[in-house]
Amino acid sequence: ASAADWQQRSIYQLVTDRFATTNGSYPSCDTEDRVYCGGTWQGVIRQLDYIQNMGFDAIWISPIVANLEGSTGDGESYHGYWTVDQNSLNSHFGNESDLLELSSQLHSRGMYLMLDVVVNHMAADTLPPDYVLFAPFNAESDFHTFCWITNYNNQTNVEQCWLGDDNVPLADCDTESDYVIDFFYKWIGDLVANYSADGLRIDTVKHVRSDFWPGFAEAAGVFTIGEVLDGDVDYVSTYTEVLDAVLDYPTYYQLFYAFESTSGSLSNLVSWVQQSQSTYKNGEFMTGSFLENQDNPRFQSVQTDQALVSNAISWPFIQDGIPILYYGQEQGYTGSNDPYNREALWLSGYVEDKPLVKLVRTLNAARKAAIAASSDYLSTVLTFPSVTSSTLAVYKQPMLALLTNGGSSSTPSWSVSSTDYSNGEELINVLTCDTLTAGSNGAVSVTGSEGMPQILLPTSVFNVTYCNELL
Ligand code: ABC
Ligand code: CA
Repeated sequence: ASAADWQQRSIYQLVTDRFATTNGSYPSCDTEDRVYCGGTWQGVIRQLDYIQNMGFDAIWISPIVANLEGSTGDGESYHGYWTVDQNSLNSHFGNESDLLELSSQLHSRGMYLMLDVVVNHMAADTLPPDYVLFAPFNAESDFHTFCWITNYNNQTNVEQCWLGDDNVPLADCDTESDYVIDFFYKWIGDLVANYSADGLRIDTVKHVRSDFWPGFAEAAGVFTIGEVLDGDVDYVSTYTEVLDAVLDYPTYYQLFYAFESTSGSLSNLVSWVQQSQSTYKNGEFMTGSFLENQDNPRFQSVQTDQALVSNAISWPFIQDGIPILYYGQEQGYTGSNDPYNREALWLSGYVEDKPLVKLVRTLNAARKAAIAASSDYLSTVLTFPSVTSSTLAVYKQPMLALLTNGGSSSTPSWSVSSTDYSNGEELINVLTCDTLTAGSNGAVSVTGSEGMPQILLPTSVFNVTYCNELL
């Protein structure tokens, strides 16, 4: 699928080992142990209804290839990022036919499959690595000369030295070598074709020279979104030239800071978004927007006020890019840094009758309704018609989202003096199904309650009956 196809989608990111088991059992899983807990591709198939019922139409799963076996000082390779054999599958997650079945089951539901791929490195449990254990790169000469990354301000150091640590050094592939380049370009085309993948999440993008990526993306032939783990807009911006999209890390940090406390800065969030809109190749449209992922503390590990949580969760669904929700967020998981943010989802029982699960379902439905109602929605740039120290209006016709970081003991109010709504047009807050009316010039003035956000759409786009069904 193309970038334009993905722009309409909403992605559920899951850690394969932690999402669901083949037989539906609920084995114990202590994140601190850093061991395989038993999640599989068959397990994902078993729980596709759960994902689809929330309105997601794409999933991003953990890397699929064979990883380092056994225990290391950093635990086991349950996350899938420690490749040892590019040409085999990770048998902990299932076999070839299981993965093919997952792909076809997704497609028969009209959903997309996003694979996570790592080309920057391969993983060892000794230093120096025993290179013969790797496939196909089984010689020291296929890798950059060993050095740890020590200086993130030196791009050569970032690209050619190694990630990892003494327990698990990540041998840095020589992505300047023709042999390595040719292998990876062919490999990615085959991988996409074999599993009918619709898109790729590419790991460690800033650790490989930029001009490696266009050829790789072309060989893949599907949508590519890169992980450039950096909070700096100008730095991340350069990678928007070489891949379809980037994970929106700069905005992620500002989103987190804005809502993690009642003194967070909403104007910084606005300013980072505006910088990205004007700096990235396709503005913010070709970004993946997220509040949580496998590398960062969950939001509720620092803030559990449900009003702040609801505001923060809403953001990815109302901005210019592609929403991504990290599994477990909808169940209110509170894990902090890696490895604590990789809880087994089965321990939640996949309960759907929960406030955050319903919130996510409504947010997906609201975004879909806005896209369906306006052919310009996906090319209209978000604006911020009102910003105060504790309230923020985020507007993109036909959606007006009113956010606040005042917290659950606050009574927020928003006043937007003009929009494209017509005078007297009836609007609905999709989170409560309460209605209100736009004034002259489409003005909207509203008082909220208990610090909750309001997501407004015309009732002609999202009617009261539909709203009540989702509640
Ligand atoms: C394991 C243990 C950890 C232990 C670690 C040393 O080893 O589990 O407890 O602390 C995989 C596994 C991890 C595992 C690692 C290493 O491998 O999932 O559990 O950690 O063995 C990607 C994936 C990630 C994956 C890998 C490796 C890469 O998303 O899940 O990890 O394939 C760097 C990379 C980034 C990478 C991330 C983990 O490390 O760039 O691609 N993620 C700065 C740097 C970043 C750096 C980040 C974290 O620190 O600039 O490049 O990310 O080390 C902002 C700044 C940023 C700054 C952040 C922290 O603050 O703007 O620049 O990031 O304000
Ligand atoms: Ca590298």
